[in-house]
Amino acid sequence: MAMAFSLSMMMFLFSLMAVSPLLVHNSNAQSIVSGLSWNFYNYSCPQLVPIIRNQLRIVFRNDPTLPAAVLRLHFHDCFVQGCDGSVLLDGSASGPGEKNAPPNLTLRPEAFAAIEDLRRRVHQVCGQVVSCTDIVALAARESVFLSGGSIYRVPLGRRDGTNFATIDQVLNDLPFPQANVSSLIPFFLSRNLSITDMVTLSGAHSIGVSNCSSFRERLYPNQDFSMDQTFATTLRGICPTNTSTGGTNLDVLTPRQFDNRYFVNLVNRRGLLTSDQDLFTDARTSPIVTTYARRPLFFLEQFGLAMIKMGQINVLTGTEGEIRANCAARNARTATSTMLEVDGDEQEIATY
Ligand code: HEM
Ligand SMILES: *[C@@H]1O[C@H](CO)[C@@H](O)[C@H](O)[C@H]1NC(C)=O
Ligand SMILES: *[C@@H]1O[C@H](CO)[C@@H](O)[C@H](O)[C@H]1NC(C)=O
Ligand SMILES: *[C@@H]1O[C@H](CO)[C@@H](O)[C@H](O)[C@H]1NC(C)=O
Ligand SMILES: *[C@@H]1O[C@H](CO)[C@@H](O)[C@H](O)[C@H]1NC(C)=O
Ligand SMILES: *[C@@H]1O[C@H](CO)[C@@H](O)[C@H](O)[C@H]1NC(C)=O
Ligand SMILES: CC(=O)N[C@H]1CO[C@H](CO)[C@@H](O)[C@@H]1O
Repeated sequence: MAMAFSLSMMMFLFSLMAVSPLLVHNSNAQSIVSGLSWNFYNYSCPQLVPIIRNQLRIVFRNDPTLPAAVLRLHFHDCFVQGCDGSVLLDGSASGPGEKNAPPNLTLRPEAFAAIEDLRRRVHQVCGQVVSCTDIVALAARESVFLSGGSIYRVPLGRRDGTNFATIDQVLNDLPFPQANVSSLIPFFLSRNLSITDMVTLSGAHSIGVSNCSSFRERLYPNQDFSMDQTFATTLRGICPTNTSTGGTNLDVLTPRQFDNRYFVNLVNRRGLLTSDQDLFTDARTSPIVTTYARRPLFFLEQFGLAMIKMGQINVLTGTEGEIRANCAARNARTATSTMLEVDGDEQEIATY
């Protein structure tokens, strides 16, 4: 009893400490898709946010590179079939899961482990009421916040999908690092994200790392003309050949701090990926890059708003999907749930 009290007291104190200098308010309520809400777990799991934040503080202290990996997981989840947690599914007899598709080869196992650990803690306290995809969305927000970014609000109530994306679908749905702005735009517009959102969200590359294989075309056989010479020399040291296996930080200035320096790099022609640097090269996006390079707080605020949008792509709500008992596997018998005709109305009888 005393234990439980001091624990909830501690969580309360943590939630007070969470008051950030930059709180993103989204007064535009109509931007939430129906079925999601700001208070979805108010009654069913009031401890949700403190559980996730407290645990991630500990996890990130042990591995300061992990916030980036968790943030990227949310991006991949939302861009492939919508934010439905399908990125978390392991391959099964029915075919390989998204985790086995090539673009996911560089998603980090530690990020998946951190999400499943959070799910276990949350379900332990609240029961099986919170979806894995909501946990990913909240963990991504904490990754941004705990790395120095803004604390935007996360609409909740997403349900977990029961379908794997095919490898082809994953390949088609994720933009590739060699893409220029013209090639990138359709990936965003088709998800109701604007060109400005695209630039804003690319600011996620303010934290994290990339393997040489994602930018080697910029060095070999010919150096990308848009790259700063000193930066190119440094990168050749890190990736001495076009088959080098190493990697480096996406933001050369402040690699683990979530800030606007990514955009400062772009202005200085020190963006790592083609998809980064072309945002400054292309006249449609360069004014946005320049604005963010000059206005750090404006970027942090806009990033929060863009994440609220990205987090709502094709979500499952209400009775769609399920609440997974294990983030890596769909629930045992949902796939065989029966459709019954009752008084002419179709009703789904969940069999779990
Ligand atoms: C604009 C299109 C985008 C492209 C082409 C792209 C591509 C990439 C690539 C190639 C990497 C490095 C992977 C590797 O080689 O290990 C990476 C890392 C990363 N991406 Fe993106 N990305 C894009 C947008 C986004 C968005 C919208 C977010 C989140 C909102 C995001 C978050 C991240 C993070 C945090 C990392 C670092 C991961 C880590 O350190 O483990 N990216 N991205
Ligand atoms: C949910 O909790 C928040 C924070 O305690 C509070 O501001 C909000 O009014 C609550 N919403 C509902 C529907 O109870
Ligand atoms: C952008 O990339 C596409 C596909 O690789 C290419 O066809 C196009 O010419 C490129 N556009 C510019 C402006 O470089
Ligand atoms: C984009 O918006 C349109 C119109 O509101 C909507 O019908 C469509 O489902 C949305 N697409 C996505 C991927 O959210
Ligand atoms: C690396 O460069 C060599 C020689 O230019 C080329 O034959 C090879 O295909 C390249 N490999 C990769 C992975 O780009
Ligand atoms: C990718 O880069 C990371 C960090 O730079 C490194 O630890 C990892 O071994 C690299 N993976 C491959 C396949 O090169
Ligand atoms: C084929 C392959 O290596 N798939 C990996 C994709 O990413 C997950 C998580 O990092 C790994 O567990 C898979 O082995």
